[in-house]
Amino acid sequence: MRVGPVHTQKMLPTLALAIFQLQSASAAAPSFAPSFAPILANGHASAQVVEPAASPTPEFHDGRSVLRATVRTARDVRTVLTLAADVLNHRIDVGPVDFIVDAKARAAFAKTGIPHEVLIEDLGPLLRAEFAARANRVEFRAGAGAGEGGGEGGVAGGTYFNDFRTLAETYAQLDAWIAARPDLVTPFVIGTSLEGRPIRGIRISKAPAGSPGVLFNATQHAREWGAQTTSMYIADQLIERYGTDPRVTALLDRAWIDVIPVCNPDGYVWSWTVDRLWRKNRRLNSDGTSGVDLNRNWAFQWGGGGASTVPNDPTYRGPSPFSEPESAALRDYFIAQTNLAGHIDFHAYSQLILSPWGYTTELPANNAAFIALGNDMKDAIARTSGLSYTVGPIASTLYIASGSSVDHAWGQHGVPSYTIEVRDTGSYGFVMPTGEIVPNASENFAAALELADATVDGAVIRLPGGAPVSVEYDVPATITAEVRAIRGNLAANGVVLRARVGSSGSFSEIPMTAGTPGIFTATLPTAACGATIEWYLTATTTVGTARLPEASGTVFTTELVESSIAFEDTFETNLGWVVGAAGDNATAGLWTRVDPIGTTAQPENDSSDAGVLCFVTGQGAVGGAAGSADVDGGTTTLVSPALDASDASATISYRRWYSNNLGGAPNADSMPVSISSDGINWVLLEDVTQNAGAWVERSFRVADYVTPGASVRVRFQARDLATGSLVEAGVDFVRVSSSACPSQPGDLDGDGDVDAADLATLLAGWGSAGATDLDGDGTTGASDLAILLGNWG
Ligand code: 0X9
Ligand code: ZN
Repeated sequence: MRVGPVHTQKMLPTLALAIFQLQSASAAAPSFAPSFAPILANGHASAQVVEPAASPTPEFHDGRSVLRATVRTARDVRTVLTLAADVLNHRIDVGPVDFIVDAKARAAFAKTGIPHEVLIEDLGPLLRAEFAARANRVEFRAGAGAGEGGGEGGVAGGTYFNDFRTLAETYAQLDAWIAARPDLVTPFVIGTSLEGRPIRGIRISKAPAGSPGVLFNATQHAREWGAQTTSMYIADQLIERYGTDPRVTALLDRAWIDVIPVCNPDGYVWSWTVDRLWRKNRRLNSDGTSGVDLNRNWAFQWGGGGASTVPNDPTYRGPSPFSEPESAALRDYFIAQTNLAGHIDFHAYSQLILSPWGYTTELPANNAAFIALGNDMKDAIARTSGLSYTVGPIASTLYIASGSSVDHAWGQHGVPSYTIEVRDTGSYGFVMPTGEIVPNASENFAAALELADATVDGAVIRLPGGAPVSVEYDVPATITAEVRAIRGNLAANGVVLRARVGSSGSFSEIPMTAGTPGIFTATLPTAACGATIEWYLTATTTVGTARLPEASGTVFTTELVESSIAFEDTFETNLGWVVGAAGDNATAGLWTRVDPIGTTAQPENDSSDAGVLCFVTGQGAVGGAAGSADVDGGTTTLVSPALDASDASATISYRRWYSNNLGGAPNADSMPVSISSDGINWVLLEDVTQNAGAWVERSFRVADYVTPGASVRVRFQARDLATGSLVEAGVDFVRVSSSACPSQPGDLDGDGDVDAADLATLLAGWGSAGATDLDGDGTTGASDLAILLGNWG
């Protein structure tokens, strides 16, 4: 905060204390030995929390406002940075940025002509209310299985995650886990804060000594409470699920997971007791102001761009690398953990998954692997909650920031490392409603598992198109996977599809072929109509073997079917699609059924179905600019006619085009696609993001989302919500199909009877797998002939 005199005065009561603690901290023996035996003598870390001697007057930021500006140029960005007391959200390159100003800076900003709105007129009343709401809270009594019962709380009990927790409550919860599960949970302390508070963590593991492991830490920035609850929830769920959830069990049997929920305990306590919006640690700086930004204080590329030299600034880098005991404690942790395989540093807010580098817009050599794993985490989040997080390297997604944890982890130690900025995107910001704690944490728990599995085994495996639920039984189906080493290297021929017909017997190994770098393909075996293929993928690296699905023993199942098409729409005539729905507010680029005129954002041709027409969001002009016919101002909705999807096996498929990577705020929007059985209640099928410039076909089994029925509808919502993003979408070739196999096993040509033609087909397939392998035992032989003859006629 930039308000000099007022602030300096407020610092005074703690001055003597801070100096005292500075001395005692440097005199005390470090509690963290390089060999990493940081467990307190009695094996239990008793939280000795030093509370400030005098309670300082709370800071409510009275008279300060929160503005949301639309920055358009680097000059606008500089103006915001100069006038802002504190920047609150991200993407400050271009597009919207939220920041705090005092009255004087607000007046100065108004004169700049930069478009903006006032989000909060006066922070004072809001922060006073927030403070008052917490004043009467009853201290949470930690307990493992403490009897609160049920709910989402796992072993922390049913109510732990109903609210944010103080440092003391958080540490008490660690103690409860340690006491309840000494076989699984081990405490450690990585160091001591300036004011003498232990920086505690727990290790959750059943793995043998020498196994690799992963670190999840949070709250380098004091006010980011939603990050803190995320890290605690990850610990909670790992402990709770060990022994029942096969994926978690397998993970903890081969790796350790460390969780350090509060890396900045002094700042965290300050954010609870004095200033809810406090970010830095509680260093008393040489000029009398307070705080060093711990996430600008790491040594790797310390002192570069995006870190301030001004002590009062929110991003003050400190006088020297690792000048702060809190960041130095993490440095020592990274030095000691020679088997550290992966890392997430949780922050808030903006819903971003950020990879190195932060100090430069240049990309790390393995950027493709970072993005692949980032997309994997993003997909896991979307599957959990439907929310869309944005993936990218820090400096080009967010802003340049040097001296941060992620760069140090990767640059200094070669540990794949991410910053995840959790919910939300600015409605509540740092003051997350308590009802969001569990939804936010559980989506990030899903992301954490993706990171852990991939980094422990060395590779990320993704199926960009998903695993097909069914394929035509007589056409070999291609499986396309993205596989990249995130640690170590992929072994030669190391990517393998393992498949079997039916649910018993051994899996045959089908090596996957490398095509475009990182993309591997193989075909599933064929078998009789109605058979089920079970399959999974493995990728062997120099550090382990990754698997998809992750939990050993689990498989994808793909049914071999003969589809019958109940509905097919190539959009050459209008079969009853409706443009527009209640709440639509797009001012341009509404859905229209045309032969598209392409731009760099919009397709020139419909998908490769019959005819030339499809739905797109606004018809372009020949030679038109990319942004001339895109969606503007809000949402435009396209709803299908009632589709007969009453068959239990009904599948709906469509081809969609989506482009949002151009314009002033690339990738800021998304297109939800939803399904409904009554036209009233909608369920998300997918939230399309970043599929720039291609027709992509997706198919979904209706029964997985809504009850199959005669009036199922599908809905596409193209929208331009983020200022300056350029959104174009298209829809084509919508089909509803259901599966039907010939009722007579042996009716290989599906003509309704079993006759000489079928016999000839079977004999031609003698000895091989495929459609003639009627019993699915992997070969066509006497048993299949017997089935065919048994159905003769
Ligand atoms: O600025 C930060 O430190 C992080 N954002 S926050 O709003 N939580 O303060 C982003 C850190 C991203 N990591 C790097 N810049 N390396
Ligand atoms: Zn942060």
